[in-house]
Amino acid sequence: VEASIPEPQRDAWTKHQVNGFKNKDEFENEMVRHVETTLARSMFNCDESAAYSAASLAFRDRLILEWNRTQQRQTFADSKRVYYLSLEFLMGRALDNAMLNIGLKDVAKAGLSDLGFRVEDIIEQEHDAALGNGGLGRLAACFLDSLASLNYPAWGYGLRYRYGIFKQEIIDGYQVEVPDYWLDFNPWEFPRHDVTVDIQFYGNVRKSQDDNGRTTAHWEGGEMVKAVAYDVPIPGYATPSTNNLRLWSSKAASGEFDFQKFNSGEYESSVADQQRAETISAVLYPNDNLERGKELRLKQQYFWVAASLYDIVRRFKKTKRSWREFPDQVAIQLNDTHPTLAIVELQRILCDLEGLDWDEAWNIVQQTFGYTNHTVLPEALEKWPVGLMQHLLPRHLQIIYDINLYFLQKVERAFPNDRDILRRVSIIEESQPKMVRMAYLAIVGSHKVNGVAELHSDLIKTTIFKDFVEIFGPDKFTNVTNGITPRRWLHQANPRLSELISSKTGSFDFLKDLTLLNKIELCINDKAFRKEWAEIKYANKVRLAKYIKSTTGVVVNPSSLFDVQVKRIHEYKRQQMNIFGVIHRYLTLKALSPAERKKQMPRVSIFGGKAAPGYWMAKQIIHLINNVGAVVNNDPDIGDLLKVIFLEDYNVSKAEMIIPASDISEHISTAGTEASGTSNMKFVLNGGLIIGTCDGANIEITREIGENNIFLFGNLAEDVEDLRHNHTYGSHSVDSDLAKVFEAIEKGTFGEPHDFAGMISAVRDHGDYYLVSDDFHSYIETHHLVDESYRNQDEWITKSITSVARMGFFSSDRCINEYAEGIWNIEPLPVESKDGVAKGE
Ligand code: GL4
Repeated sequence: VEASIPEPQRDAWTKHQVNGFKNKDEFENEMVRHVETTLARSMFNCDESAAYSAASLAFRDRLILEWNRTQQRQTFADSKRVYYLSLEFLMGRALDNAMLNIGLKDVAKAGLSDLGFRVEDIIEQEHDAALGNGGLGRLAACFLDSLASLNYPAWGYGLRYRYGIFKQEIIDGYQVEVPDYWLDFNPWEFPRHDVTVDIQFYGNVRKSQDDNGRTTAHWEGGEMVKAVAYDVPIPGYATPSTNNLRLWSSKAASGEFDFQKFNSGEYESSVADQQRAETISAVLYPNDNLERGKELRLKQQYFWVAASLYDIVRRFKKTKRSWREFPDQVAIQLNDTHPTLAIVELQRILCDLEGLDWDEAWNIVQQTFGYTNHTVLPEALEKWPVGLMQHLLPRHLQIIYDINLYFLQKVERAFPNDRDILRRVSIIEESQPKMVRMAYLAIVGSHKVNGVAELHSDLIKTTIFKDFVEIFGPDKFTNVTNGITPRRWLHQANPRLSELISSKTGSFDFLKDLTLLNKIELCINDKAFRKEWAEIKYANKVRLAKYIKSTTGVVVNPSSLFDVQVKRIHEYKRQQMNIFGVIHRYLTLKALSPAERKKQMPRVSIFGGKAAPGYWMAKQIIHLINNVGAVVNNDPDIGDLLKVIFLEDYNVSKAEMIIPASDISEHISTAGTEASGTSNMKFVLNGGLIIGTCDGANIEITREIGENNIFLFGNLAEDVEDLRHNHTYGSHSVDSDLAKVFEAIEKGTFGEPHDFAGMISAVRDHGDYYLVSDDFHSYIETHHLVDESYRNQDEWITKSITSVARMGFFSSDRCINEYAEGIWNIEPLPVESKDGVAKGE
């Protein structure tokens, strides 16, 4: 239905153009209006939470106006759009980000102050939007910021989970999970009750033949669930461009409960269908780097993918172009294999609903999709039982079988003498039960496949996807090293540092072109600059120390060396090695004379991160960290020399406080296991140094900042296979220092030894898969180097400044430009202001 206003009436509209506030007075006006009308409160009833709501609504109004203009511009320009499909968007807080990106934080600060509030307190009121697990979800959020800031016509598509990642509480040293119900009042979303899609599940497939002998498949029966769109405006930095993140929420298709049942007295079952439908978007699966193959997860995937594709296709159809032009208008990026069904769904739409030939449709599909792989860990590679797929999505399974058939025929023609390759690359794994290999489907259905750091992209080509490189040639496989947005991870998280850098580089332009940071290297001998640099780090540490005191009760000395490891708890990330190292340090200190002890460098070891609720070993690691803290922090022999802190409920907003306060951070995964890591980039950008393995993006960080500015240790990825083989078949004994650590644990120094038996036996008796013992000596030695280096504060500050100056490469802007050019083939759409000059370029 045509909904646009006829020409003669448009003057009336233009006359009443809404513009949003531009100055302090208008901001205050909006604040008061929202408090008194939208929130139905008054100046006698306005706490910080209400002030937060009103300020957010004022900013949201502005964003949605810019959003509208951006969308109109994009529709008018009729240029290609990119769609980023991700099951996770770890956005964190929105208000501070909106204030800074729009450039009105000072206005808001002054306005709030007039009305009786401090902007910092108001920002703190916001609940994190935590629709993700870790690096993969936060990367998607950084990408949205860059896409908008660079004026790319782009949409994100995801799920509107009612419960994001659980809140972590630590009770008696154990992780306890508490649900994260975050939608009570969320001013940042914009419900679009008129934008809905009916999504089908189950049912069966009927084939029909027309007069020309052409068969068509009809997917019939089953059940329907309704997808409702919620839009979240994404402001670009210093540009009017405001992109859209569309999150789908599930509802019963009828929108109502069963009245017949209700009237006949079956009250409970009358709402059952409704509740079952709403379950689909109810909760985020809390696993990182692990797939568990649950039916509800597959339902989530199809629900989200089908709604998004319907939306994308609808938008394309409005252009009245021929299907051949679809890939010139649409690029779809698959964030990991979670949205791989989109490939099948588009093929279904084109063949079954639009009547295209298989080959023509398949060409369009392949040109449209790109697939990003984020891990080589076998337990994270998605596979779905054929039986489950058949039951839930019968037509899709048929299409998958056809895709596989044509693909294998092609492989057979190319490799006529290699029978085994067909078994190896088949999209269907001939196991018991048979499984659909989603990564293989994603590769076959995409024109580009990328890894997320150089080493990782090399590894996928030589290991998990080796055969596919043979089949498709090496050009299909490429690397796009991850990046982070400097707006959030420097300007917002560390305003004083951002300010200092701008004073030396002459402007805040480095926030748009991070390579400009290199200018600060010229100030390396500027005494006042160095002093201010050190003071900022110290102030950030003081703030974290206060937070530690208030949340854990432990007093830490901000002059100590702050050693931080914050990330999901996982054996491959090796928090266990870190805590074993801390125990080693403790035992060493205890063995020293009081006089010798005084010469040691005081340390605070800070940990944070969630364990997947079903990950027993990860939970054991958290427990050990807390128990070690309880002993060490109360040992009078030790005092300030060593403190061990576990910070509860690590999330994006806590990261913004913790990262700027780090002196050294730990990125110590077993070589070859961490695809990229992105917090490594955040720590260095904030003037912290790194201790790390030659893994993921650590390698490229080293290349950029120089090896004198990073503490690398441990075995290399190329040696891992042989070492593991040796553990199993050769003679293997535990490192002698590590053996002493185990002895102390087993003596009960840190509580009931039985609680940690699994952690020890994984290393000692079960092959030490993550090479903790192999790397332990080198890890301890390298920490000694860190201590020595930190003693020389002058040298340390030089390393810190030099590193930051050389971090330009790791902006997500660089990364997004690489995707745009190498994979999506899209151009920015700069905003023409009224005088004809392009803004936001
Ligand atoms: C991850 C990787 O583990 C991590 O190294 C990478 O930085 C991130 C973004 O590319 O993706 N893969 C999965 S799964 N979770 C991640 O965080």
